[in-house]
Amino acid sequence: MSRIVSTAVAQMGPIARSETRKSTVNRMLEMMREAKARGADLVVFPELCLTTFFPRWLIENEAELDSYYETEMPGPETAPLFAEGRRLGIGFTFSYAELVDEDGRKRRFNTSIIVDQKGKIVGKYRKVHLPGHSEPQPGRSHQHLEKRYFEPGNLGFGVWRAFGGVLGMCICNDRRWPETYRVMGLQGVEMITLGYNTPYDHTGHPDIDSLTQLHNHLSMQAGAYQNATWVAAAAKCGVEEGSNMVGQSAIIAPSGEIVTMASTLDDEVIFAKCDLDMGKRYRETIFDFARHREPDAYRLIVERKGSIPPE
Ligand code: CDT
Repeated sequence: MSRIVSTAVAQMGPIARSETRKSTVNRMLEMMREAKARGADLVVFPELCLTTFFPRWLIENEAELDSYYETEMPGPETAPLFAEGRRLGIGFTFSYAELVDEDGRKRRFNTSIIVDQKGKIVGKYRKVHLPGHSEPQPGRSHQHLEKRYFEPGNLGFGVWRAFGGVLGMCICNDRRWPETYRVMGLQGVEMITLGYNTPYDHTGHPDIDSLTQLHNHLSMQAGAYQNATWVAAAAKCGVEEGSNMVGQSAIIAPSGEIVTMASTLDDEVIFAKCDLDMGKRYRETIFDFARHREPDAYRLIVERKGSIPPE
């Protein structure tokens, strides 16, 4: 049986603050159709792709803040994605701001889902690594207030049997952390999908920020190779409300090689036939976890949060 997952990544260009969900969903639908026409089983959309990247602003009015969140999935405005996916027989994944009443209180997560070819949600993930700040930072042209607007995800890094393989998700900043990939690698993940919004000025240090593109791919290529998994990554990019964000959406093989990459900073579909068995040769040799890992030597990873040098 074929273990090829024909995968499309649907990069998105900027989404203006004034752009409606109807409009963003229409853009997504157009790319979903293109992905299907190119033979895709699955299409990967960016992080928080239903609206502009609102954590760049301090929003103190709660009703206004709530307007960026989804309280149901699918809801009236996202239902067309599920209907069209089902009609075309194509799966999809994307991230959205989730507002839920959980444990008796209002909770906010940066959430992604995988939807199968029948329009059924088969996997749900809530972003674990929240970058940025809780309070606005002086002197910045754009804020990054994810720590204010979301809680760290409480679902862990799950994986799901879907599309004939084992799939997992992470979201944007998660891609920079080796733990993200390894926790899924330990569950046999064969493809990780993710979306990102990465402004070029994200650290505020020009020497680091000038390496934004390198660090984007470096993290994902290392994560793919070290865990013998495909990584399919979709940017929201271009100049969005004055914030310049990196593109270079990519599909990365378990070898760590980029097999296809976006070349614009706009809505663009890239495509690759991903052979899930390609990871097997890595899992059976250099990264045969059961043979070569030494968990006793890694205890600090879960016991300690920050780095503490010796006295
Ligand atoms: N969305 C997101 O997680 N972006 C971060 C950059 C911002 S850090 C202040 C990233 O890691 O790409």
